[in-house]
Amino acid sequence: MTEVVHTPRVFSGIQPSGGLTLGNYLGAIKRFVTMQETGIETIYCMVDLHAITVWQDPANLARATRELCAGFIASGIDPEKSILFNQSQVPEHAQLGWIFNCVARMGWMNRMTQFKDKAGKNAEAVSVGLFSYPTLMAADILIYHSTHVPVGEDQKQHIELTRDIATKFNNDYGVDFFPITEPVIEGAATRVMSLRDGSRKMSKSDPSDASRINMTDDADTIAKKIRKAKTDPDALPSEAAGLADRPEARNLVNIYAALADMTVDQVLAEAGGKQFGAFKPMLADLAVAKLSPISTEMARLMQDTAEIDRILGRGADRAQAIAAPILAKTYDIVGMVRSR
Ligand code: AQP
Repeated sequence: MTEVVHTPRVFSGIQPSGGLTLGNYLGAIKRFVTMQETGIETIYCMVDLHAITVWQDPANLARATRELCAGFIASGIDPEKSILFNQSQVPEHAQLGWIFNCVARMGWMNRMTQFKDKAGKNAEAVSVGLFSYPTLMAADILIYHSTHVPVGEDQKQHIELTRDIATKFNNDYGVDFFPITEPVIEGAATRVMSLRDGSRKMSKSDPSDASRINMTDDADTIAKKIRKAKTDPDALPSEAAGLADRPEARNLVNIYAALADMTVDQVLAEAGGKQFGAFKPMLADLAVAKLSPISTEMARLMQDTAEIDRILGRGADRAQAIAAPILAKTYDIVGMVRSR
């Protein structure tokens, strides 16, 4: 079998399951913008089919999808340079997702920690979709033969599953068709934690609004949430090693570093020795300076939802032009008769 060399292509997605958080921005969107500027083809998706794995009010889902699109653009994603669209407008994702449901093994799926976290003690009552979510995610990535996926730390296991699915498909059918995708998890904020609990990740769906910074929060709200963020009584250390057993302190320093495009050591070279009473206002000022222009632009873009829909539709056309031939070839490999 000759080894196929796949052209580099970047794919990533975000669920419109609520408003964007600082975690989504630093762990994902900000890095999507950097990748867009590398010249590699970039495909970014609002994964609405994933969002409905837990209940979504239909009107809220539609609004959150458009607002997420506005968030991408306001953060610097250019819909001409990148392909920007919502997942449900490209049915090839779900079609390949079904094939992958038949490739992935129950044993692999049973090991997915995100399902266990999200289902909790309620596993009997959650949707089948929540369980099979990672096979659809593998399809989102592989329907474009994507080679690189920028994500936060929490998605690492799902990318490993994507690699396992690609490998098994290629082996089962004796082909070298799907690439073995690389996760791209880098920067100071690959796992932004809750402001209320340094052991939990910041999440859109956390019941406590004080646990997260929303991209639409105003300056006063951002400053108040940072002021109230849980910390410890010690001063900041002057080196990163001094944060090892201080999850809340580490989180705030990581956020500062990611927002300022600095390393943690650079931040601590400046802020080491400061108490949180002095560091928190610095962080709040920085967060407001970086986030307010984005939220202002999001609000402006949301005044013209017809334009947002046009961008999503055009992005979906471009995405489908790549996805349709890959799905057709997959069907041929699997033995599905295509007679029209
Ligand atoms: N706290 C985080 N720190 C760093 N990166 C994060 N991401 C999410 N939270 C953090 C990254 O954002 C991208 C999109 O995530 P998603 O919307 O698809 O789902 P998620 O990871 O489940 O994010 P949420 O905010 O926690 O959503 P809900 O509450 O609906 O489950 C991914 O690249 C993710 O790594």
